[in-house]
This record gives sequence, C-alpha cells and structure tokens, in this order.
Amino acid sequence: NLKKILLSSLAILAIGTTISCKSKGDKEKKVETATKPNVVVIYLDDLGYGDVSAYGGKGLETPNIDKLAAGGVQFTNGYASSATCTPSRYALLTGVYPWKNKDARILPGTAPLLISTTQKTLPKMFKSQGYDTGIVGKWHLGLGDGHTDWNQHISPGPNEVGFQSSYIMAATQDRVPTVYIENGDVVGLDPKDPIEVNYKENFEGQPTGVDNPEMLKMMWHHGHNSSIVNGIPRIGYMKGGEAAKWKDEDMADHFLAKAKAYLKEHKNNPFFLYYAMQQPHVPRTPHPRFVGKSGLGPRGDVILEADWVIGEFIKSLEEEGLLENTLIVLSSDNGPVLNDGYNDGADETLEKHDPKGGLRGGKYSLYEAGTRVPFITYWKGHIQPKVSDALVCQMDLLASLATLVGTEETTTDSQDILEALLGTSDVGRESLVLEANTKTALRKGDWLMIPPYKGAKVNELVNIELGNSKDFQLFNLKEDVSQQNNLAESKPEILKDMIASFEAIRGK
Ligand code: NG6
Ligand code: CA
Repeated sequence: NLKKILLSSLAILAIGTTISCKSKGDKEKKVETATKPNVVVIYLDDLGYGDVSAYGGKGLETPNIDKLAAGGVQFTNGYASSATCTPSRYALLTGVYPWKNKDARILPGTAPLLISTTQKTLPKMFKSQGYDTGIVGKWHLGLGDGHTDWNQHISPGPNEVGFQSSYIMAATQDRVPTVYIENGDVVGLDPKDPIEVNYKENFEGQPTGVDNPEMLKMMWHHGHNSSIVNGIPRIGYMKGGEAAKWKDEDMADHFLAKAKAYLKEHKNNPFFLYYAMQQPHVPRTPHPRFVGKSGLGPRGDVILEADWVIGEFIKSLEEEGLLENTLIVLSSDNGPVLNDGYNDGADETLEKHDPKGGLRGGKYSLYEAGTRVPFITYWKGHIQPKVSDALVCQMDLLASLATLVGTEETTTDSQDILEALLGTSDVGRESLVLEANTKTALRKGDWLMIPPYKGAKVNELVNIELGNSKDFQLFNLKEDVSQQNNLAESKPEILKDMIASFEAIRGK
C-alpha cells in the first residue's frame, strides 16, 4: 500500500513538473521571440575540448570563456559536424551535413564558393526576419568562381549567401592570399602592385620556405613551405599585394576592432554576427603582449590571447547595453592539433595541459576529440546557468535560432533543439553523423560507432589517431569517454542498431 501511495505521489510530482516546465518554456519562448535578441556566434579554430579551463583544462586559464560557461549552458556533448574547418563551417552556416557535398573538404585559398547562392543559410534566415547580418574573421568556404582576380571585386562570397557585411580572411592564416577582404574587396590594395595567387606553381624569382630558410622566423615541419609572408612560410604561392598583407601578430586585435565596430554600428537594429576567430590554428602568432604568457609555447599563448579578445568583446556588448539582449554561442570548428605543420614547440611544451580533455584522437579524427568541442550558450538574464549533457551540434543552429526569432527554417539535417540550447530542456538530438575527411561515424545516445575504414591508423605527421580500423568500433562514451574499449563484438545488438541508424541517415 505504502508503495502504491508513494508511486502515485511520484507520478503526480512528475506530471506537475512536466506541466510547469512546459508552461514556463512556452512563456519564455514568447518573450524571446518578441524581443528579437541579437545573436553572436563566436567560433574558434581548432580549440580542443580540454583547452578551456571550464571544461577541466589544466595548465591554462581561460577566465573569460569560463565566465560564459558559468553563466550559461555548458554543453558536454556539443559537436562540430566535422573534424576539419571547411565542412564544419559549411554545416554551421547551411544546416546541411557536409558529407552530402563532395566539395566540402579543406579548401585552398583559390577554391570557388562552396555554398550555393540559392541555398538556405543561417544569415539569410536572420535577414528574412529583419536582422542585420555580418561576419568578421575566417571564412574558408571558397570565394568567387574559382578564377578569382584578387584585384577586382571578389564575388560571390559571404555577401552573396546572406551576410550584409563581411570582413574576412579568404581561407586560413597559413594559406595565401594573406590579406583581409572587406565586402569583396582586398583591403589596402595598391593597384600598382597587383596580387597574384597560385596553388600549383611559384612565380618566378619569389622566395619560398624550401629555398630560403634564412628568411624564416618560423620553421615549417610539413607542408607550409611555399610563399613566405612576414617570415612565415605558407601554403600556396602569392606575389604582389605588399601593402595589403596582414600582420599576423596584429590579427587578433584587428578582428576584435572590426567586431566591436560592428556592435556599435548595428546596435539599434537586431543583428546576427558571426565572429570567426583564427586561434589557435597555425601559424600561432600571439601579439607580443601574450608571448610567453602561458608557459605552454605559442599555442597556449594564442589561447590566452583568444580568451582576452572574448573578454574585450563581451565588455563591448556590456558597454553598448547589449549584453542582456544578445544570445552568445561559443564553439570551435574542430578539435585540437599540436604540430600542424610548423615547428612551433606546441608538442614540446604541454606539461599538464591536455587539449583533448581526455578524449581520443584530435583534429582530423573520427574519434571524439575530432568533433566534440567546447560548446556554450550564454544570454544574460535569460539562460539559467547549467551544465547540459544534451547532444547538440552546430548544424542545428539554423533550425533552432529560426524558432528563437519567430520563424521556421527546415533543412534535411538541422534540428530544432532550441530548448536544449536555452537550457530549458535536457533533450537534444537523438543521433548525429560525425565526419572526418569524408569518412563518417554515428553518435547515438551514449554510443559511438565507427565503421571499418581503410587508411593509416595514425597520421604520423600530426601524431593523431584517425579512427581507421579494419573492424567496426563501438564505444560507450558514458563509461569510456577516452574510447579504450571496443565493444563491437561483445554488444552485437547495439552494434546492429547503430549500423541500421547510420545507414538510415547516411544511406548504404
Ligand atoms: C591542412 C594543413 C594544416 C591546416 C589544415 C586546415 C598541411 C600539411 N596541413 O592541409 O596545417 O591548414 O589543412 O585546417 O598543409 S582547418 O582547421 O582549416 O581545417
Ligand atoms: Ca579548424
């Protein structure tokens, strides 16, 4: 009898909570959609799960990111769609799995625009709701038609897929052209010194990382031995454009100034700002203010620099009176790598710091450290601080933020998990296909399944386990977050279910 009474009171309690949660959720939704909050996505480049002290990172303090985590929702199962940059950014901006687009791979600086100008995008969605939309920072989604003349207006690019204003670098900090591009025009270009870019062959008489080591202030380890800019050898060849070339050490301050200016200019209308920072991607070039500050070499130093930048940016939001009306989403495009092609000591100076945060693999990998990244939502006065285990992916921002601003946007792959993102629900996605170099794996519930793949087990150049194996791999991430125990043989039922779900999404 007692048991019965207990059970029924538990049931009443349970119903009570559901109802109150639901009505609370509905009410909040109404308020939020009515106010049209600003949205800022702060996106880091190669920042690992363990690179943030709020995520347990040791040997390095990131107080400003930690503040967002402590005052917002800190996701422990937050994912980029992919273990490299271009595909992750593609998914973030289009809400579509990148492996559905065969060209969504790490792109050279001369690649044509990857996103179709007719495709749905996150900025277009915001624009349709009366938002101003802007991007500051790394693009790496291709520009123009593939035959870009860098001395003319460059189009199509971010401005043709929904961003009303753009201030970008074309590809990566280690790829040419090493210039900023504002709304399709190279900034500071002297027409008498035109820019030429070629990824196949050098321009006659131009020094390279291979031939002119005496000119280098940073030594290359693999790749990165073509044109030299600011004493740093790059991927690809470039000639001319001297006055327009960026100064690597000033890049963080430069993008910060642009992002702050964006806030000032657009504070009177709802805006969406995609702030794509360059750290801690190679070449790691901290401003002298940060050199040596981490004790972990340049990789640690640029993480401190990035954290400082984020603090300054938030201060600006506060000063402009925008903080309580701005949803901030912070994440990273893929997991960490130490030596990614330059001898900058990143792999020698780790001490206690584990960029992977106990996960297996890293950038380029199908193991967890490739795609599981810091993922934080922060909205002062609107989001109750919590740690959430909900499975969330950057690809879901399109559908979720559409709901936030009062519209609907569906793609085949972006899921509306707004309540999880705002912390009012712990339910995220049920499953997610993860990608590394066009190979895919399935996360579902607590499980990760990697199908058999040919290829090296380890990328020796970067010293990262890629996830390739002749056998199926199955891990219970709840019990075995570092993925040491392959349960594919001992849990055949689960493996079967995972394969079926994977094939249902991926196709056979
Ligand atoms: C690789 C580069 C690496 C990095 C990466 C892109 C070599 C040998 N390696 O090809 O240094 O630039 O591309 O990184 O060139 S990402 O974060 O933009 O995906
Ligand atoms: Ca990256």
